[in-house]
Amino acid sequence: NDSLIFNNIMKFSPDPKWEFPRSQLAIEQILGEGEFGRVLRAKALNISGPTGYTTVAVKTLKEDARESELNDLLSEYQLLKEVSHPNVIRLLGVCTEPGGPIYLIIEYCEYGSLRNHLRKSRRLQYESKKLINTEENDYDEPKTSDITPKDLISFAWQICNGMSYLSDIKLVHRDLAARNVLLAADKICKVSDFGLTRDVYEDNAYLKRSKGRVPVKWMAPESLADHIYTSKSDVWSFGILVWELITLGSTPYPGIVVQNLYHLLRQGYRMERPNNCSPALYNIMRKCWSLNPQQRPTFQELSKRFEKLLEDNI
Ligand code: ACK
Repeated sequence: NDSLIFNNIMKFSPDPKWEFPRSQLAIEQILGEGEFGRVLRAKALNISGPTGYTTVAVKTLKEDARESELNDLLSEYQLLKEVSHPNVIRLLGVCTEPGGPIYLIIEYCEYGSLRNHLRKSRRLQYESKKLINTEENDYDEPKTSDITPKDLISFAWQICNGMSYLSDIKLVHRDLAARNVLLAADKICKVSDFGLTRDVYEDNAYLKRSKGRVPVKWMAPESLADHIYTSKSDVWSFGILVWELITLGSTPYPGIVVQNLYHLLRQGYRMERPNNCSPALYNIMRKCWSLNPQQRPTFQELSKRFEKLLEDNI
């Protein structure tokens, strides 16, 4: 595995603009891990601007990661270098030089992933209804907070703004879902997890190479059938994400087997309106789920719709 990492790293010459000394990074704990990746919390000394220690998140690989995961991490690094928007996760630095694992240092988001946060807020609402005092959160646990209906619309609006920026610079995310949005202080949403993101070809479509894990329930029909990914297929996923927001982090298409999903969608089947969802909001989701990608709204249009909903809500 060491030689694998070495071989790949040799394809990239360290970028002095981003390289951060390992000696100034103190790993504190594991925030979470997937099959091959791991996210750590760390303190970084004198990173990007302020002097002193900053709490940061560090993305790295597990010991048994495969070459494809390494390539995903390195391509995420290349993409993160290019992006700068308040609603897109920011790269702070990187450790790629020999002497340790590859670390992508990104901004720390104290509430963790939006999906987990939504699910936790359910419990909090339930417990407060029962008038049970919840214990003070300990620092090692992501913070919880009450989520209001207005927060949900604000989250949708912020994600639209991040995605609108990405589509402007011709990046297609390909894995937009509540699990891949992080929530930072002041309830700021940050679109994250760029491992699958690719630059768009001239024809605005990306043909995916065949590869494992695919987020079927978030995917547009044209991505499922023909591996076509565009900003319009990101808009379909965004519609699913809005459904996740409204249901406080439920898994889409409850009770439906993923193998049947494509045929159901082709026949016109769509998720029904959740109980607490306004017809106006459901209408937005349904537009995002138009079979014809051209009939879906753009992120710019969606952002305006949510801005209006926010104003009306006051
Ligand atoms: O919901 P969580 O606590 O938030 O669990 C996942 C876990 O790591 C695996 O992805 C958390 N996580 C990922 N990136 C960050 C970050 N930049 N700041 C804080 N937590 C993060 C995520």
